[in-house]
Amino acid sequence: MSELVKSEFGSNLWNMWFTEFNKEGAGLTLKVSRVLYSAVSDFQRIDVIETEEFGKALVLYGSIMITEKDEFVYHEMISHVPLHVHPNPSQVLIIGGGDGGTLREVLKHQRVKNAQMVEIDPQVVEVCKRFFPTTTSGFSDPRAKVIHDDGARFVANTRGKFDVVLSDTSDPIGPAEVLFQRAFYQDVFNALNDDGIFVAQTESPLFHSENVRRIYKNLRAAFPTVMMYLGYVPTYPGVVWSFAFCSKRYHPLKDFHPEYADIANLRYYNADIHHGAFGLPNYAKELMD
Ligand code: SPD
Repeated sequence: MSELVKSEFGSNLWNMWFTEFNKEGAGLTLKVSRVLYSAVSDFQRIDVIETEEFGKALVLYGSIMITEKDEFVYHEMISHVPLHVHPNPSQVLIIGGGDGGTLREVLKHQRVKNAQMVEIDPQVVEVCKRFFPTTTSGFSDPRAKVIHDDGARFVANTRGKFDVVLSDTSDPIGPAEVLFQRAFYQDVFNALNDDGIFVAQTESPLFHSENVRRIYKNLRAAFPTVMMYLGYVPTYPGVVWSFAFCSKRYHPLKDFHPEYADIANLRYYNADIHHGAFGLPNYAKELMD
């Protein structure tokens, strides 16, 4: 749920605020300088707002997906953790990720030879190309391929085998709900090579605890190794955001290779963060019991 509150403040000044309600009685409110885009695509409502503190924000169905100021945290964490574990992540598949931020990070690794991104909503990609040139820079890389299809259908039908699959979805409502189900996770398992790694965004362990519990149960039904790790995204509900590291063979800490970090200019991820991200508070550990 979201609400754009527009109220007259003085004679010529407008005071506009955007609130994303995380739960009844809690939310995040940002001051808005301009509404840049609003439309309803075949799949969802899409808004781009310019906020005073976080820069431009992409809002889908009333929920903030990215802001210019803090998107790097989420995109570095979903990408660089698995790409510093897999020894040869030549073939990468991204499910969702229409804003391009995950693709941008994946392509920073020269060991990645092909990165396919399957985004259901072409309008999200077009809007992001228009308003978020910093997240969409990877679309022009010759190693990148964008496919507009349902991610669950694509994975169920693909004949390709991938080294790393990243599930960069929106929240488990609407078109993305199926991407948190057991059948999808099993299809991802089947689409991975024998030493493949799957990382999924898995919501807020504090605000979405029942969803998180269900998601990890579903993941554990498909993968032998499932470990939660955390990153801190100020504009996501509860700030603390979880990711699942799922693997057929590699352990995220024992098989961590800091020397793969042949990439510069990361603003969040480093070797200390890699280790520390797997240290969980008790309330998060309990969700996986
Ligand atoms: N409630 C926000 C959840 C957003 C998770 N996905 C963001 C996609 C960014 N590429």
